[in-house]
Amino acid sequence: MTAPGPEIAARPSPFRLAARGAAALLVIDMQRDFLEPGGFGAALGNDVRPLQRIVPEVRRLLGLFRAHDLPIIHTKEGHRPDLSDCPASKRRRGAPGMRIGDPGPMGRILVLGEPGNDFVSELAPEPGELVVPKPGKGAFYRTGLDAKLAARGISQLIIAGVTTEVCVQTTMREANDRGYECLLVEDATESYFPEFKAATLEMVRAQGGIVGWTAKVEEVIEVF
Ligand code: C5J
Repeated sequence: MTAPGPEIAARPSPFRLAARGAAALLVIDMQRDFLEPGGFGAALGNDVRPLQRIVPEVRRLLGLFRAHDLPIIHTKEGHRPDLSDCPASKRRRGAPGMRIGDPGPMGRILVLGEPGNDFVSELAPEPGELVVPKPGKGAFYRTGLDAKLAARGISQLIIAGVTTEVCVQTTMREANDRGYECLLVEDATESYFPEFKAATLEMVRAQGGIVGWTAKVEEVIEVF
């Protein structure tokens, strides 16, 4: 059996890395649709600029995992062009003409394959990294992600991405219920609402880490 790895100085307690390769970096939805003007996030009335601030931090994590040849997964929220995987209740969000599937400056909003649905260029996946398109907020909903992680022997997730209280938190809760140990990287996740980000960080690590752990990028980097 391979020996467990070192401990990240996380909150509410140290996070011990399992055997080499068992911890994957899971980057949630770092897409133009959420980070750039003209995408889904902006169509819902959000100022997208705060999300752009974490791009360098997510890049540092990608660089770390790539340098050590460790598993990386990128999720991408989007719908099929015929919207058959988009519930009517979701499609009704936002102003008419600026809803999922409507044309925007970066192509059809939140539709797979459109320019706006792609990853921001700085964080584009590299060959060998797993890309998981997802129709919902949680990365485990209708994606087969659980089986893909199991096939790779992954039991821990180091999580980054957007938005903290929507797709990131939903995914973290789904993962926690499925037995994965999850660490959310505080300065590599962001929300359109600073108070929602702060509350999410508090609630995941409350009660002895009821949903998981949190740590800063630097604290993750220093144990590798
Ligand atoms: C949202 C996401 N906020 N990736 N998606 O609709 O958090």
